[in-house]
Order: sequence, then structure tokens, then C-alpha cells
Amino acid sequence: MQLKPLRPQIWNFGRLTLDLSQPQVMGILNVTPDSFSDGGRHNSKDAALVRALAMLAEGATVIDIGGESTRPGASVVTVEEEIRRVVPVVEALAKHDVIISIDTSEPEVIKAAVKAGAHIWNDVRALTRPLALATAAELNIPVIVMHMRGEPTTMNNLDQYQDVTKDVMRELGQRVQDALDAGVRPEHIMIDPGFGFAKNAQQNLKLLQEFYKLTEMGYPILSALSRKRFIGAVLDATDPEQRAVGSATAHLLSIQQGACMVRVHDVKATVDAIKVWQAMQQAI
Ligand code: 8Y7
Repeated sequence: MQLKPLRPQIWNFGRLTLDLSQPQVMGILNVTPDSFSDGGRHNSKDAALVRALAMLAEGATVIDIGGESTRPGASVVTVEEEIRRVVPVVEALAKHDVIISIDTSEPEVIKAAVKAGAHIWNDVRALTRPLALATAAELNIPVIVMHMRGEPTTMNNLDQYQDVTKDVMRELGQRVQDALDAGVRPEHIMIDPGFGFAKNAQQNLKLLQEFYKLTEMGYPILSALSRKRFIGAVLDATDPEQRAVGSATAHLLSIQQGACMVRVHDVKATVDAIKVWQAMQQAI
């Protein structure tokens, strides 16, 4: 397994920094009323803050706040509603020492969130919404560029690949090029193969098997397969909460192949897995 070494990279956010040479854990904070894997339990501001602080205590270094459900068939949210869900939580969380990422595709949402104290743009639509590219360049913040085809509502019919890993790398490479052309700085780009987005279970597993190949693109990589359906299929676990160990295992397999950040629901299980891996690496 040949991992292309990444140039040493640190993201600086004023007094906070994120060292991408060590695996980092991003905790998922859904602020949607219909969130599928936490049943919408954290849709009020205080509950969201409590959940975020619990994830920090367990070792997360980034909190990813999302106000739009990308679940297939989820209802469409207006930009105003998305801002109304996300911004108060960002304001509350920004008082704590934590790096805040925003899961949105809408330029107006990320602008409002950055004003309120957010640091990273996590866009599952890879800056394809109108004005998204220009906004990313203008905000001058790190962006996570994810691979998907179509929209969450149509993506399940778009899983025809010649070679899933190669095709994902080529299509993702085009999105990265568009970002660079628009003026996003290369050191602000993180890539993500988009597990579960326009991929069937076998394709997700193949992408995990060949994850190391993504390092050839030369950008830090996020892996996000927390509690996803293909993990459930492997485990025969219909309840997402029963997928924690399988998810932590899969995330660690991606870290071993070069992922520098993982986006997870189950922070403690993931952090424990990473600690064992780091101890193994440091053995003399
Ligand atoms: C991903 C994501 C989701 C992912 C990145 C879920 C917001 C669905 N999945 N962001 N978001 N990558 N970067 O199951 O794979 O968590 S939502």
C-alpha cells in the first residue's frame, strides 16, 4: 500500500489550530428536526450545545453543524430556515474553544455562519450551487469538497461506475479544479469520496478497500461513513445506533490508508480506536 506523503499541513483559525498530520475527529451535530440517526433529539439550541460539548469532552476537535437533511426523500429547507437552525448554535458554540464546520451547500448559510464564528465549509454538493465557488474564494476558509452525483433525491440511480475509485477521483478532481480556478487556495481544500452518495454497498466497500489511492490527489482527506447504510448491511443492523463499532472500525481502516479526519456520531468509540492505532505506530 503506497501512501503519497502529504505536505505537513496545519489549518490556523486565530487562536485555534488543526493539525492535519494527526487523525482528527469531527463530531456530527444535526440541527434538523428530521435527522435520521439521532431522531431529531438535538434540534433545540441548548440540547445541541450540550451534545457538542459532550463530543468535545470525548475527544472531537471539530463539530460539524448541519441544518439541512441530505437524507434521500427529506423535505427541502429554505435558506432562511437553515440559517435559523444553524446560526444560534454556532453563536453558542463559538464561545468555546472548538473548530466549527458547517454542513451546507448554500452560500448565504455559510456566510451567516462564518459571521457567527464558524471556520470550515463542508459542502456535500462540492460548491455547485450558484455563487458557491465565488463565496468559498471570498470567505477564504477551508472547504471540504465531497464527491456526489446528482442530488440526494436522485443519486441512488446514478451509481454506474467503470471503476468506482478511479471515477470518483476523476470527478472529484474536476470539482477541485473548479474551486482552484475560482480562487480557492489549494491549502484550504480537503477532499472526501462521499461514502453513500450515489454509491451502492459494494462500491462503498471497494472505495474503502482502495481508499489509499485518494492520497495520490495530494489533498488531505476526510472519511465519513458513520452509521451509513452499507455498514448496516454488513452487520445486518437496521438500527443506526447498532453500527457504532462497525463505523469506528471502518473509519480506522480509512485512517490507516491516509484519512486525516473522520466525521462521526460515535466520538468515544472512534477516539479509542485511533488511540490504539497511534500507540501501535509509536511502538519501538
Ligand atoms: C457526509 C457529509 C453527510 C459525508 C461529508 C450522513 C453532511 C449523511 N454525509 N459530509 N454529510 N461527507 N463531508 O449519513 O460523507 O451523515 S450527511
